Amino acid sequence: MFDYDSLKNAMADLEEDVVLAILEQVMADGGEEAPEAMKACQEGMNVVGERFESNEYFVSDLIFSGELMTEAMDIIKPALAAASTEKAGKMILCTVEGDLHDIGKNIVKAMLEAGGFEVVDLGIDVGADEIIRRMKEDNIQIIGLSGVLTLAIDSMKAVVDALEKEGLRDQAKVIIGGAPVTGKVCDIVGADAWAINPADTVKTCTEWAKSA
Ligand code: B12
Repeated sequence: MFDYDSLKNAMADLEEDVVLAILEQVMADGGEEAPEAMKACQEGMNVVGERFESNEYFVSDLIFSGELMTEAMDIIKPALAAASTEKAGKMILCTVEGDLHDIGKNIVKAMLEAGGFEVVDLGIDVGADEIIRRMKEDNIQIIGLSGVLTLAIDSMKAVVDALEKEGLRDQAKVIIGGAPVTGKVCDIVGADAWAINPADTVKTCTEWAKSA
């Protein structure tokens, strides 16, 4: 049993050696605690964000925290989702316009791929036009939008509005995620679903793909 608070605090304090050692141990123990370990890392990242807001940390610390989180997730990703041999479908995933954060998106992508999805990853800072162009080109019916900045909510809404304007809204299911996303935000954006947990994301998208 790993120590949840030690991992969260080590991530918050940007103690790379401690974070990586705890995660290596989680994997050596069979990886069953990987989802809890991811949660602890994410909570540590929230503390990093708070320290940045209170000027205790600088942009360089944010950058380092991003690198550390990516390194940390690379260790436990194999244990987070059981690889599926079944093909689930194809979907678009991206970070919305104005937002450059992609660590969460990349974790969700890895989970979706492990769940059998072919993910068309459009990257970061992606606007509605590009999403709709690829949706039409590849005949895609599921769109995943990621964003952690408050302004990402407006960008997500712009995507749903553009789908409506183009008469395509009933041809695509939209799932949104990222730190500011809640049920209320989902209603404001007009998305079909939202998730924080990558496992829930895979579950929802798989249900959609099956009923398409
Ligand atoms: C690391 C980090 C950075 C790194 C990002 C590196 C990278 N490659 O992504 C760098 C240094 C580049 C960065 C830059 C900036 N950042 Co920053 N950053 C963070 C930090 C500390 C962690 C984000 C993170 O990776 N979390 C870990 C991941 C795993 O969590 P997640 O993204 O939420 O993803 C999970 C779920 O949400 C979900 N999910 C994610 N995507 C999706 C998609 C779908 C479809 C679904 C269903 C689910 C889902 O699954 C994931 C796994 O569980 C946050 C603090 C925080 N609390 O989030 C600030 C934070 C987001 N940043 C902030 C700010 C202000 C900035 C800058 C403006 C700083 C500056 N002055 O330059 C710039 C903005 C650049 C831009 N235009 O985007 C603010 C945002 C404030 C706001 N409310 O808008 C925050 C909240 C910090 C703070 N408290 O002030 N940042």
